Amino acid sequence: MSDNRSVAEAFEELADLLEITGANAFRVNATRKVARILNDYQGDLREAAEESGGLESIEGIGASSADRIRQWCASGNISEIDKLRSDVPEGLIELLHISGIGPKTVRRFWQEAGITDLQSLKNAIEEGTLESLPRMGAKTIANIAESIAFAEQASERTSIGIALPVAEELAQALLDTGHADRVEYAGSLRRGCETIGDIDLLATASDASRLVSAFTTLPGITKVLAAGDTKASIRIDAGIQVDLRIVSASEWGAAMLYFTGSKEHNVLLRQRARESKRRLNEYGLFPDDGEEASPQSRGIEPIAGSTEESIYDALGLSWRPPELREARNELEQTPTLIVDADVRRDLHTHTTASDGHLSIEDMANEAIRRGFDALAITDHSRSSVQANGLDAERLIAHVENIRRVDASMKDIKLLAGSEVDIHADGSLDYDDEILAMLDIVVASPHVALKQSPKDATARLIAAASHPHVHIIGHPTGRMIGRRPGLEPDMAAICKAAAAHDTALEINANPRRLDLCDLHVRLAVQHGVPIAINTDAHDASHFDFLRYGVLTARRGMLTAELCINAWPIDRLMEWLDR
Ligand code: DGT
Ligand code: CA
Ligand code: CA
Ligand code: ZN
Repeated sequence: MSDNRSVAEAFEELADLLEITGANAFRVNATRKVARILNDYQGDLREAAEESGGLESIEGIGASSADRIRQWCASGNISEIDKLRSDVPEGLIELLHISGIGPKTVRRFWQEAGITDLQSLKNAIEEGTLESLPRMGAKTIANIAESIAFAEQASERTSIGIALPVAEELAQALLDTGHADRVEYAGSLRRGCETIGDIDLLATASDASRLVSAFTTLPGITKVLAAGDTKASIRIDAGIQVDLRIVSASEWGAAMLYFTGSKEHNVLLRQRARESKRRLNEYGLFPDDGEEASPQSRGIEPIAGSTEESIYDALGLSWRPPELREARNELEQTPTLIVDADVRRDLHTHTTASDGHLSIEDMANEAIRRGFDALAITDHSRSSVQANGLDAERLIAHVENIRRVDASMKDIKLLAGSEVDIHADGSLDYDDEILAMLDIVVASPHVALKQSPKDATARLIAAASHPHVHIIGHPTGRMIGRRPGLEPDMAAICKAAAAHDTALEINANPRRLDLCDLHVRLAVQHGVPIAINTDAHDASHFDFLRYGVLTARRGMLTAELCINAWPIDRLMEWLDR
């Protein structure tokens, strides 16, 4: 399946390049259409490419597209792309990653203002040359400048969606060398932060220097930044810095505590230790004899240190989950936080009916494989044209399909739903009669994400108060590091949601994590029901769940307030009200 995706991406790139180089609109659109068809194609493209006429028999694939696909299958390349790439300055392509800049705009920058990369775009904005272009308003330019600034300040940190799998692989790779007894990640990653500055690994090893050499010679390293007796830093090809520290087993808990942080949580714990005449550092919890020099250097035995629990315990505290260690109020209060296993279902997913990659059946089977008891199919509504949103007629047919598939599957309950657009004014994209026939309605903002906080608040309150809406999906519409999204008065939204018993979603896609942790906290304080959904467009996207749960835990969510964790009967009653 992933081959299909890669070919589709190649056709997307081809369409971008054609558009940037000024090919006619018909060709550009036709190429994009092929990309979409390939993306949605359920069969094996490689197999189809080997059969004579196999590709041509796919609806919408003509002879020239078939040739390009065969070329890709044979060589991993499409020669036309290589040729176009050499016609276009390299730095131009990367402008496409900036929110609000499409290939048409990139072409104009290039042709009309001589812009070839990010730096020359920034210069042109600063010098005012962009403003002299026809049909280029001050507002558009200001928006572009804002997007660049936003992307730049965010780009130094890495998404947890990238860092967490990388850290797990590295930890496993170190264990596989046979030179480590124990390896775990600490730092902001262990606290479940949405972005991380660097990965902090902690290890125990009988021979620390052998582990350091193994670490600094792992495959995929681009630079060894430092290598000492018990610690080392590397940069890996994902561009992430990784610090490794090797500690003794008797210090493990103290080191984990220290390097998990946050710094501010550590300060609170050290204060607490001092209040009872003790000293806490990365080597252990020691009696404080008033001497300046570190206790471990003077051979003083620690009171605790081998486990985190023993240290918290000696401080008169129960163990605190890393996600809460942010010096918010974790020393006063620790509820039993939700865990991955509490989540029994996903209530926001897409199929090929809109912009998803799998059929209803395939999504249902994947959900069964993951042990879910129910799955809501919520494809896009008509206004989401770029996501192939369904008009009322297609939705009605889709609902029938979902119910038919549901009737044929006994291991899972399929809910027929929709992810309905919330218009800028708070109205919804389908009439009430249409919404009334659905099992579940997720209402989400997708456009007008730069409206004023006042308008955004009114918009989301209207949606949360709508009698047919069950869940507000990704309430702010932010994309981490790309766009800030809506900035509503979240307390006011929470009040409306609580009053109407409408759930707010934690969208678990690591690029979104929307609600963010602080918004979850606010919602929990208001007693708002919370949904944790992956917004899956493909089988692998169900893996996002863990990021949603980490964010939920940072927001102090308990299973009791999470509709995905309720017994199914309770959920069905709640949906039916
Ligand atoms: P990051 O990497 O920026 O996402 O955030 P962290 O929290 O992982 O920070 P990092 O990698 O600089 O350090 C890891 C942990 O080590 C940090 O959470 C707490 C601890 N730590 C580092 N430097 C200090 C310090 O100067 N004082 C204290 N108390 N703790 C520190
Ligand atoms: Ca770190
Ligand atoms: Ca670090
Ligand atoms: Zn969605």
